[in-house]
Amino acid sequence: MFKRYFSLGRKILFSSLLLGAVVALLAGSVQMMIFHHKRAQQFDIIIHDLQKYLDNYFGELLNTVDKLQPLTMSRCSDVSSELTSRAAFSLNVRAFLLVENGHAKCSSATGEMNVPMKQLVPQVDVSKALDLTILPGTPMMPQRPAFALWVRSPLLENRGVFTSINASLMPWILYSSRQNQFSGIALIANGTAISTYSPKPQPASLLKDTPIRTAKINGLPLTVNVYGNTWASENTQFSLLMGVMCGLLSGLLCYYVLTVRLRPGKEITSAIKRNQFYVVYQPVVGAESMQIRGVEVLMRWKHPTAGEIPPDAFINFAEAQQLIVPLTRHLFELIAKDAPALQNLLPPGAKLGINIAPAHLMAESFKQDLRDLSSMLPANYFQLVLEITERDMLNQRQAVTLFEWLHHEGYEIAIDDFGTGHSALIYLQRYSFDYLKIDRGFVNAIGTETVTSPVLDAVLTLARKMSLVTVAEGVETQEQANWLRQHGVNFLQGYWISRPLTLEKLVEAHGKPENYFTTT
Ligand code: G
Ligand code: G
Ligand code: MN
Repeated sequence: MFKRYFSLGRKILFSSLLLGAVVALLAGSVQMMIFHHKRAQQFDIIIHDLQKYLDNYFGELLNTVDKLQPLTMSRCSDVSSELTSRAAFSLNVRAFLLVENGHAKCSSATGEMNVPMKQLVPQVDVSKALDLTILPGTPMMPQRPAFALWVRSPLLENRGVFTSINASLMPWILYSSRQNQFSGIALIANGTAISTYSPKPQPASLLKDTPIRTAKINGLPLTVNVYGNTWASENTQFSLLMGVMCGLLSGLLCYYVLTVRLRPGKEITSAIKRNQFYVVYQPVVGAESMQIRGVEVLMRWKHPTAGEIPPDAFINFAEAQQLIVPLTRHLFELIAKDAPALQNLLPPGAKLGINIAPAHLMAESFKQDLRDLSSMLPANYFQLVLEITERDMLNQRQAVTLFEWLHHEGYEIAIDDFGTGHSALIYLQRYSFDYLKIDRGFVNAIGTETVTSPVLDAVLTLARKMSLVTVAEGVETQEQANWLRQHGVNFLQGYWISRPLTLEKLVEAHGKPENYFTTT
């Protein structure tokens, strides 16, 4: 029993740890997945917003440039004021240049001019219909990077509009400052990149890691890249913490539920509260008269799911759990409740045999518990007989004084299951018993193994010499009863006389002539 109890404890601990670990893993990874999904969504939104912003911006700019194309056919002096005002109203535009035959002829900033484009912006190829590149600076703002956009006139191949645009990342930096989910942005045109990683344009190949999202801008060789980590360390930390917390909580909960709710020890306590224990009474009759002289009280447990649990199992368990004292006290209460009814059935002086567990016998509360029982029973009616097994008497000195006390208080003592333990004969000499209950193993043997039962014979002779009153347990046949009678056994108990009965059944059986035991 003890072994089972401890291995159960270990099992509970193991299950709780396992559950805790599994829940921790599950909760942690679910949290991670949620974060990951959220992040992916945020990146999608960011790149989508950026693309929309840039599409709009460059779309408008291309629109303006288209409107400027006809001006390339006019003289600079005629159109320079319009050029200037267009530049002023175009966000971020530094200058518009009207180009003819590869020469810049008119500038929104400086008016009339005649400078070859190759000299002004060698990076731009005016033979293309459209070209976009990133410059480290323009003649007027050499330190400020700019986009250089060339759009050839759709009508006249030798003319076109060139524009330089502030490429400072201000709008995107502002944008990014609101979003701490990503670490950088880069705009790439013609293999040159301008990014939040460097104040100057640099070759796109120098950008360190691969972008987490990328998008192309409508109608232009321009790409926008967003950089960031799929995993944020604070998210990982949070997920870990979450996992650990959930795991700890569920592990503890599991441990609590398993220990407090499911441990059989607790079951005994709760079974007491829920009234699942009840008692049955097995009549003990005088061997000659066959009249009832007393009953042995036997406890039963009707478990709601496990059904009837035999006392051998739960008594041992209650002992191992240190619950035998409350259990026996409960038994005493049950007996006390039945006492008035028993009084009607049994003659005065009838014996109530109560099994006492060794652990209870040695408990401090034992004497007081017995006194409590006596005080709950009708005064001077029943004779209480404490049924004690041989193994209870290992502590000799304590047992001797206890037995003296019991006798002094008017209790009788029966040695139960006599013959099943060892050194039984020594005990007979050492202690003063009132009854000797012969184990049903001996009674069973009557008439089966040998015609005479030498051991039982010897025990009975000894008992007679020591003037001990004998009770035979487990009498199942007439033959056994006859043999026991002939050998001077005083009382009989067993299925042949009556099975253990509930109080109701005992009342029912009372007084019926076909029953062997009657009170009259
Ligand atoms: O008939 P039954 O199966 O009840 O008996 C099985 C064993 O349980 C017997 O050895 C009997 O002594 C023991 N037993 C039955 N009821 C009690 C009880 O109330 N207290 C103790 N300590 N043992 C009991
Ligand atoms: O306390 P003790 O160990 O004596 O408990 C008596 C036990 O013997 C109980 O379990 C009871 O149900 C059982 N019992 C009583 N009479 C008989 C009987 O005639 N035959 C058998 N096999 N068991 C019996
Ligand atoms: Mn008994």
